[in-house]
Amino acid sequence: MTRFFATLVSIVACGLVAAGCGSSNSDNSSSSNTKTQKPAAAAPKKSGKTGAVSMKNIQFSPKALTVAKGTTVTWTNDDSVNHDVTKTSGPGPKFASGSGNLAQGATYKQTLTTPGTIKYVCTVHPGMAGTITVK
Ligand SMILES: [Cu+2]
Repeated sequence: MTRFFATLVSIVACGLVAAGCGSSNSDNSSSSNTKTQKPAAAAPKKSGKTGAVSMKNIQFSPKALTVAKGTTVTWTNDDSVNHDVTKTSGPGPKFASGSGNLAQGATYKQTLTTPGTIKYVCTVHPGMAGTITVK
């Protein structure tokens, strides 16, 4: 009988400790020291970087492009048939212009901020593919 009571007490104690642990998790402050990470010397390269890819003769041109991170790449359809730009792999968010939605003269833009190699295709034309390496 005493043993049973002791067990009961320890269960209750555990429960209290667990509750205490659960509710004391409030020091997740992650945004306190962000200002110390940017040296002033590296500041003025925030905008203006651009890259261009043409869609011509059912190909992306250049097929492989290397850009600095933060570059805005513009794809331009220089063909008379529709194309699209659809990311298939690589870092950063997925993007897609929409299936076959770029008519002649249409453009599509993406700003690429995550280093790595992005692969993309035109879903309308098998084999029409390109890569962009972000550095
Ligand atoms: Cu195409």
